[in-house]
Amino acid sequence: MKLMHLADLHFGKLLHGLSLTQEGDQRYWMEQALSIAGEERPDAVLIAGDVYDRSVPPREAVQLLDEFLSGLCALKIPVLAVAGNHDSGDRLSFLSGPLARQGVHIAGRIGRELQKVTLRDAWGETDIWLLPYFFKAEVQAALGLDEEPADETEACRLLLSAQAIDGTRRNVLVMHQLVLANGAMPVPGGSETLVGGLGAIDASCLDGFDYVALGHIHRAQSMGSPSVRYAGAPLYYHFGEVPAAEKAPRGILFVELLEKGSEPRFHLSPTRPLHRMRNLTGALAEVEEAVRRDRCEGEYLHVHLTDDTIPPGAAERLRTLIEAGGGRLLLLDRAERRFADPEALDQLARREERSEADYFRDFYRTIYPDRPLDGKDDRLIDRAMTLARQAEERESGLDEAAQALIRYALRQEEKNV
Ligand SMILES: [Mn+2]
Repeated sequence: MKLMHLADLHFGKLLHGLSLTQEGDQRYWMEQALSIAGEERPDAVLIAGDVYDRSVPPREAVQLLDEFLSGLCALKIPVLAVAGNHDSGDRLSFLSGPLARQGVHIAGRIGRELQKVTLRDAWGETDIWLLPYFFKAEVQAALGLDEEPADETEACRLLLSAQAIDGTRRNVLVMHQLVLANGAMPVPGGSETLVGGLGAIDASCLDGFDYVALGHIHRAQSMGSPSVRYAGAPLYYHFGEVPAAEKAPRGILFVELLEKGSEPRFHLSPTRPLHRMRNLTGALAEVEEAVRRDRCEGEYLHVHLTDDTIPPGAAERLRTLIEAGGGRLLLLDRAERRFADPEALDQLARREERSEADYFRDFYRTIYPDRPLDGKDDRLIDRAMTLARQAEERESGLDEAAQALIRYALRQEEKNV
């Protein structure tokens, strides 16, 4: 059984305001993935969550997924996908019934019975279990438990033990959770949305599976055992994720399961990024020199300046120089001299004065540059912040606060204020 293990596609991702979908980076990867799938002929493609970058993905991200799934359907390769924490499970699984008949299986939310897809090869049948991203409260609801499970590990154990898993067959689990191996956290790439170790699951509750296809952590790695593995994201979503020197090529992970009880085999089919990402650190003159020397054709650049003072107009000059070399300057920052420079201290203080609502407004403007916020939105944001703070103080679920907010928004909509 040959499986193509993907995760964290994040279609619609913005990199410092630049859409990796609109710029063609994700399409370039998608086209390579389709041609690799055509050459490798896997028995299935697994997508372990974070298909989209956000719950309401932009149009071009939906189109890209449409093309990807259509391409895999044309190759007659089944697709098995679960929702990640960035996806809206309900939206992702729209039309999942009819799609399943075309060989595209999408699990958006957990239920008492997890979706299972059985595939057959020369070694017999393999059951592939689809476990979308979950919170322990959802497991309580799905299983009808009197009490909420103590933690996500317990919730996962209960949910899996409620499934009719036949241990004499090969079993594969596709999931999108934070998994710990012997108590150790995975090494994050840097662009994940993690809240400390919140919601972590101990790998011991995954023992019965022949392979666990994980998503959530953007750096490819195995967790305690070779057969519990994060595929890693197909692209870098953050300059902090870019290694100083590319040691191993990025690529698509293939897993081969032979007879029950044998170790899986792995190989990587390399992919190329449309734009290379590079971090440049140094004084302005050094950076300018490096850009002239190496060129930067087709690169996305992050420049970190170490100068004490930067002459006015330097940023624009640098940007022009980089663009003349065929690159794009996506991020320019400088070493903060917190203690030496009264102006920097001032800026820092101003930043701390900003409220969560201000950060939210910035975020909103990044996502919807053409949709200005109005007074009604402002009231809604303030309401959301108040409810979130109350939920924190009471330690009652944010879910409840979210429900209250939705009721409030609907009332406002009715009154049309
Ligand atoms: Mn992710």
